[in-house]
Amino acid sequence: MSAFSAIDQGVEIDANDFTPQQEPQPTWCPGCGDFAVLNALKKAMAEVGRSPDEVLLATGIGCSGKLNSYFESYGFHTLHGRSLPVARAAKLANPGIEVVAAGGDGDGYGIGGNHFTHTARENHDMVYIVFNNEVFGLTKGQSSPTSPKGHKSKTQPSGVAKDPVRPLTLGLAAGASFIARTAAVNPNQAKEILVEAIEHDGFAHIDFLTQCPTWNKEARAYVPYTDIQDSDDFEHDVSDRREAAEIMWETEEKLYEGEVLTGRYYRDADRPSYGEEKRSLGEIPEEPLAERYFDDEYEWERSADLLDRYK
Ligand SMILES: Cc1ncc(C[n+]2csc(CCOP(=O)(O)OP(=O)(O)O)c2C)c(N)n1
Ligand code: SF4
Ligand SMILES: [Mg+2]
Repeated sequence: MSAFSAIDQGVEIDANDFTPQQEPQPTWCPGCGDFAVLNALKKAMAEVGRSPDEVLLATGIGCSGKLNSYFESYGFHTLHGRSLPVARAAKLANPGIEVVAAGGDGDGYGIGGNHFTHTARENHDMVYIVFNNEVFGLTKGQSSPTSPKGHKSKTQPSGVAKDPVRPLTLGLAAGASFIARTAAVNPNQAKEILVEAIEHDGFAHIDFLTQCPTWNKEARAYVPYTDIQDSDDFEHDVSDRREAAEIMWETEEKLYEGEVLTGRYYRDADRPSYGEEKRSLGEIPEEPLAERYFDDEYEWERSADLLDRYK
C-alpha cells in the first residue's frame, strides 16, 4: 500500500470529514444541481471507507470545476478539459489513492472530448463525473455539446443547429468499463451509483444530470425521472454491450423528449485497468512510483543523471 495512503488503518469516516475547514460554503447559485454531486460524493466516500487523505479529486474549469474547493481531499483544479490526464498520471504514480476526475459537459464532452475518449479506451482506474447541465454555466449560459438541437442562447440566438453529443453511447463506444447516468434530483441513487463506481476497478463514467436554474430553465424537465433498474418497463443485462447500447440509445432519444431515464447501463467487471496491464507487462513497477523519491539514494541519483544528460 502506498506511503501516502492510510487505507486499512481502521479510521471511522463520516461524510462531514470531506467538508473543508476553509471555504466550506459553496458559491454555487441557489438550486444548482452541483450541490447534489458534492453531497453524494461525500456520502459515497464515507460509505466505502476512504478518508480525505486517500482521495485525489482532479477537476476541470467551470462551475463544476469548483467541486474540489468544497471537498476535503488532495485536489488539482486543472485547465479546461484537462482533469483526465492529470487524474491518469496520479493514478499510475500512486495506485493506492482513490482518484476522481470531474468537470462539466463543455469541459468533458467538448474541449476535453479527446481525453475522455482515450481515458475510457485505456480503462484507467478512476471515477469520472460529468456534471451535465446542457450549458456552459460559468461563462453565463452559452450552448454546450449536450444542449438540445434548437436550444437558444447568447451564442446561438437562432437555436443550436447541431445534434447533441450522446454521452452514454460515446462512453460505451470509447471503451468505458462502467457507465451510469444519475440526476441531482435523485440523491439516493446518485450516492449508490457513486459507491459502485468507486468500487469498480476501471474507468467508471457517470453522466450526472445537474440542473442550472440560472441559465437553463429547461432543466426542470429532469423531473420526473425513471430509474431503469427499478422500472418494469426496462430490463437489460448490464454486462451485455449490445443490450446496454440499445437502452442507452433509447435513453438519449427520450431525454430531449422530456422523459428522463437514469441508472446503471454497463459494467465489465473482468477487464483489467490500464495500470494493471502496464504492471503485468513490467513497464511500471509494482510499488507506487511516487514512493521511490522517499526510498533511498537510487532515484535521486537517477534524477541527477537525467538532469546531467540534458544540460
Ligand atoms: C481553454 C479555455 N477555453 C475557454 C475557457 C472559458 N470557459 C471557462 S468555463 C467554460 C465552460 C464551462 O462549461 P461546462 O464545462 O459545461 O461547466 P459548467 O460551468 O456548466 O459546470 C468555458 C468555455 C477556458 N477557461 N479555457
Ligand atoms: S450558473 Fe448554473 S451551473 Fe453555475 S452555479 Fe449557477 S446554477 Fe449552478
Ligand atoms: Mg455545463
